Amino acid sequence: MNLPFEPQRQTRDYQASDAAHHIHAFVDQKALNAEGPRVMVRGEGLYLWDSEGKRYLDGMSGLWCTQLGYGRKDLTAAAAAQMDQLAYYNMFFHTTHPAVIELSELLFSLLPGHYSHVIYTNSGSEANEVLIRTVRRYWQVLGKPQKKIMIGRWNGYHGSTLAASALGGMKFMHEMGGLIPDVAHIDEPYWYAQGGELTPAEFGRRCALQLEEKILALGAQNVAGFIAEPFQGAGGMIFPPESYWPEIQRICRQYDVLLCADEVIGGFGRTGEWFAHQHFGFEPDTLSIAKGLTSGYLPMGGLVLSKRMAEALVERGGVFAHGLTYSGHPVAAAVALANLKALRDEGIVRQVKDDTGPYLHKLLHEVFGNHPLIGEIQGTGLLAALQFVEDKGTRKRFANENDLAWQCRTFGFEEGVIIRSTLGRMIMAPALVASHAELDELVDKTRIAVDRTARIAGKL
Ligand code: PXG
Repeated sequence: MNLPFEPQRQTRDYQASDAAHHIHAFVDQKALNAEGPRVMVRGEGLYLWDSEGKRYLDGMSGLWCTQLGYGRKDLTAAAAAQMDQLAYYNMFFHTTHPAVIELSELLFSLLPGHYSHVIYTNSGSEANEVLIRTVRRYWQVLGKPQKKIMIGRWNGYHGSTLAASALGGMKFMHEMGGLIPDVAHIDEPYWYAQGGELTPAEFGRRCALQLEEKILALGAQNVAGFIAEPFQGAGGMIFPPESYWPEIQRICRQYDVLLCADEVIGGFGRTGEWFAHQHFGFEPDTLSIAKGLTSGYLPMGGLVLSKRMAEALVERGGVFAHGLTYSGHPVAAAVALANLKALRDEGIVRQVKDDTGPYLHKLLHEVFGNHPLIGEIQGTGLLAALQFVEDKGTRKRFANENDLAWQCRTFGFEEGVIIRSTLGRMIMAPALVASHAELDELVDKTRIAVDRTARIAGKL
């Protein structure tokens, strides 16, 4: 083995202990225990190594979060310095600290000017939990306490806690643990699967009009906000047709419903803009953020508020009975600050927009544009989805598309590349620092995995 580290224990030993004590995310634990999880032990740049010494190109930035890649010494140094100076203090006893102040200054220098305040959390799920209470509080302050209902979308993802999963539209999650009151859903704008004979533009408008119908059915006086990811991430990296967001924004404004963008995946440069709503050209009232805020080095999230909302809450709201022990944690804030500085000062977001993003998409179109298994290539910046299709003419998808995509993902691991599968779509979202050579490798290894899958599907 040629390992860039000394393995501490045998893989089998790690796996046995993991099986004895650990419940993993979104998996049949018994089956995983029998298989034994992969043990990741090191990361450097875009690469990961497992405990067997196998190297992987991480095409998913961990879970869409390691914007700067692994092993950045400036982030480690920022964390260590902050731990030495002030490892913890809270935001409760009329107190603050420099790390969080400087982080907020930098954050709002990167955001469009109509946002002014943020409530920090530890994760994206928490950001969306806080969203519900903050939006409801806002309407209370404005004298409209009956405006409580949040509308989300089927197949949207907003986190795994009770209220966040209720906002999301993963029915299998709702079935495990239940929903909360005052949440409703409309359809997702997934043209390739659901657009039928409509053009993408017609379908986008049709999906947006569902929001209007839902608001009217519930009564605009009862609806607090509409939450959506600018593009769906966990649901399959689905980009809405161009007609979608302008119409959604019109409807929210017309009925005085807050437009809440979940930027947990789309934020911090993924699309080549700082925030995904800028790519799609709309103006949300709130932004839920997490993941790329710290490049995943420490847990941190937040809810960003427009000036209009913040003004109501701050100037007229009195006490808002909300707070978390770790809101604005100094070490997480110091790491977020170092991360955002690096993204800005190294010109990484601009590079994604002008250079590496177009490079990735050119490569993908060259390699997969006429591939017999791929019906559509979606995405922008360092973000892409390959749609599996059985019949390109009719956009008929395979009945076993989930299994095929999972198989493709497994082939990817065998080839040494990590790509994600969701419902017949292969997703890639590499770190924003990816070089041309790394993008070449990502696409090349993905092509091998997709070709192997195409053979199973009888397409090659
Ligand atoms: N909103 C969005 C849009 C997300 O993608 C969350 C909220 C929740 O964030 P936390 O930090 O609480 O996990 C997410 C999380 C996947 C996958 O398989 C995506 C997420 C999490 C786990 C898996 O694509 N996104």
